[in-house]
Amino acid sequence: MKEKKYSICGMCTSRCPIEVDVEDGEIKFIQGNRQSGVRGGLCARGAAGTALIEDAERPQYPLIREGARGEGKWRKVSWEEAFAYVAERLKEVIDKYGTKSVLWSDRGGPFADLHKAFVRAIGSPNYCNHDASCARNVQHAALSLFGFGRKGVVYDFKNAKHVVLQTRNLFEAINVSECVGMMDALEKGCKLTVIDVRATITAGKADTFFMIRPGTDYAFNLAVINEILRKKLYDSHYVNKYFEGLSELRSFVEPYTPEWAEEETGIPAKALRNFVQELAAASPSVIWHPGWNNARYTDSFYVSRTIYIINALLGSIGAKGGLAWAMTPKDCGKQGLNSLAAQFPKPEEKRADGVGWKYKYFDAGPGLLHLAFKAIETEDPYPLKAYICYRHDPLMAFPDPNQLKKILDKLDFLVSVTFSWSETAWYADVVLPLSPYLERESIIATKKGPKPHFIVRQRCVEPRFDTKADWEIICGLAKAMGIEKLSFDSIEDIWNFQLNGTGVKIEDFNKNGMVMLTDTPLYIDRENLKFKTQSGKIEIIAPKWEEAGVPSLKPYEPKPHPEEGSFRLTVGRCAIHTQGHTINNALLVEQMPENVLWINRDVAKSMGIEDGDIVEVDANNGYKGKMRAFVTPFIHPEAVFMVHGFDSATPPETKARNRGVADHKLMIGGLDVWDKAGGAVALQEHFVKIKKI
Ligand SMILES: Nc1nc2c(c(=O)[nH]1)N[C@H]1C(S)=C(S)[C@@H](COP(=O)(O)OP(=O)(O)OC[C@H]3O[C@@H](n4cnc5c(=O)[nH]c(N)nc54)[C@H](O)[C@@H]3O)O[C@H]1N2
Ligand SMILES: Nc1nc2c(c(=O)[nH]1)N[C@H]1C(S)=C(S)[C@@H](COP(=O)(O)OP(=O)(O)OC[C@H]3O[C@@H](n4cnc5c(=O)[nH]c(N)nc54)[C@H](O)[C@@H]3O)O[C@H]1N2
Ligand code: SF4
Ligand SMILES: [Mo]
Repeated sequence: MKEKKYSICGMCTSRCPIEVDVEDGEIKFIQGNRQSGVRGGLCARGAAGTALIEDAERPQYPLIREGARGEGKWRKVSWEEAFAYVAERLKEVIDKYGTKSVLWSDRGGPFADLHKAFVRAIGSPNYCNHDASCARNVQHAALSLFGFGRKGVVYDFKNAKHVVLQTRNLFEAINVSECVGMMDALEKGCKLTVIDVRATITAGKADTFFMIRPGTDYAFNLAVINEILRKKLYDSHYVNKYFEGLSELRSFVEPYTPEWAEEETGIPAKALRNFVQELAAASPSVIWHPGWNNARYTDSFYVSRTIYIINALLGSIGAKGGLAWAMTPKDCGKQGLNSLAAQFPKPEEKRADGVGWKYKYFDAGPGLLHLAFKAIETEDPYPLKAYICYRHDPLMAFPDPNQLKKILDKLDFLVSVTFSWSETAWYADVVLPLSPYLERESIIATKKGPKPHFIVRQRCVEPRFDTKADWEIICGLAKAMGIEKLSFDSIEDIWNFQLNGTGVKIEDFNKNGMVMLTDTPLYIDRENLKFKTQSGKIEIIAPKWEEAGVPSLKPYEPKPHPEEGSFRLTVGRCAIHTQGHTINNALLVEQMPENVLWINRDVAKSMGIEDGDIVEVDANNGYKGKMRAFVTPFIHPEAVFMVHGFDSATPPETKARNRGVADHKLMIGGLDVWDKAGGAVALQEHFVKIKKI
């Protein structure tokens, strides 16, 4: 029998809509959903989804640890036993230390409502997600200015006239609908400026490429603001209407001239001036992307903040072709989905990571996981003794796994819910294997933007092994723990709960997996913007930050140059892999079997390193990685670059073994190096030595 299934890709967190051809229970073809913004497009990883199902080197059934942590001695158990065991161990911890001693972390995103419901139901305030190692600085930058987070606006690429990508590699760090939108815009004559420490594929498509000295982006942005204000290139109507604190901004940026920035960044003042002219000419249809993974430096919060300020000066916040307002079901006159988490009261206890009380200016939602790790280590403000790690691999996603393992050793109980082996799963006490996305359904999600819609992930084929869907695992645990409100027996029951009162029925998703809440794109009236700050305006001086002694306008601190023979370690994505969990994918590892070390040609020459030579990368902590050098003029001489996610195979993963170098193992003591104003860890405040061998 031939069937068409509409679903959502799960090879990375972009979660593109897909359509899947299934014949007699087997997947024949996967493509992007042709009726959605991806227009049938899929990236290499999305196309390799079948290899994930075929990979037998993933956890196939629930496992309980028998030997020491990380030793790899497991007992295969039934789901019934696994649920009962986890419930019993959690209860033990709760009886001894209270409900707040349970920590949860996951990968955030549109399906997290079910997770939050579970954590609230147990009565713990300690729900965290991965974002302290990804976009928290961006989130807090948006909150500090607009009173809403980074998802309060969306990037309207397809209508943009000038896009600036700074620390953003849009065509390799992929979200397919963004790539489609950007390609459309380029065809219509949109200008693209890329600011990066190296020339990426994205830079190859740019009209202007600035190779910036690593870590000096804040200096560049301050000079851009200086130039916009001095030359009065801003949208004065918009600025007069919506800015609180323009004069403070003006006097603050006064010393930061383009000539001053040239010294720091290496980008000529004249080029900066030309660029600002061009940018202003395209306003308000300008997108200067505030960054995605901006967990890089101790001043990354200020980089994202200055980006938002520049967008606002050009009137692009809320503009068509700019950072358009994220419209919601309510803006379409429709009721949103019912929240599963809202069934339970918010726990009143203080969070262990200090967010919301010790750090009042941070967004309490998903907290800051590295500070929760600190709490595990110190038991301050109280002990955290059980940790459920859900679709998350902190031993790879946070710096310095040896430092983190010592912290995890203080836990009484560590559970990993995952569809592939990961360093964290291998270190856990219990592994609950999740069905890969093609073998499971998820709760319904809302997509905000010009065309708000509901979208659903459907099961395309039955699980090949004894694995379960998210909802089956959470509801199974809820049943074992006696949490009635989450003891759903079927996904339809959950979907009906979510849809109740919205006027949408499950059958409405059959047509193409989505339910649009408006036919025409909605843009907000720029004359009537309401920011969520106290004044309703864009607040340059952020009261919550100021009250905590964190300046809204922070003087620039020069970035040190690396010592002789030493390089700043810069990291990022490639188009072929997702973080660290696709190296064992047979199709993808064939496309890109290892990461290489980008190193500047002149520097390499002076060190006797030729393209393709094997070099040793040393952070002076005992971990010495060996990898191939990629010698190129297109990287700043102070930096070396490697793609994240390699050299972290667990013993079952034979295809991923001995592949390249692990960047996170080179970030020594990195859990303690973080941006005090933005909250995220600073992955790129680390230096390495390189040697030809
Ligand atoms: N193919 C693929 N796509 C993905 C992912 C994936 O794993 N694989 N992951 C998804 C996730 S979780 C995220 S967060 C996003 C990340 O999306 P991005 O943040 O766009 O991707 P990165 O490659 O991490 O970093 C972007 C660029 O920053 C540059 N850079 C490094 N240091 C500096 C600096 O000091 N200044 C400047 N100006 N540039 C610098 C790097 O050279 C890199 O090209 O991608 C998402 N999409
Ligand atoms: N050194 C260094 N550290 C980094 C980065 C870097 O570039 N360098 N990048 C940072 C960024 S931007 C991010 S977003 C984080 C990402 O960090 P993580 O969120 O930990 O990364 P992922 O690999 O996406 O997912 C983690 C694990 O979840 C499992 N998994 C994947 N998809 C699913 C799923 O759909 N369901 C379930 N249950 N499990 C799943 C896989 O087994 C995978 O090992 O890492 C950050 N840390
Ligand atoms: S960007 Fe690629 S891997 Fe990520 S969800 Fe979209 S198709 Fe899947
Ligand atoms: Mo990320």
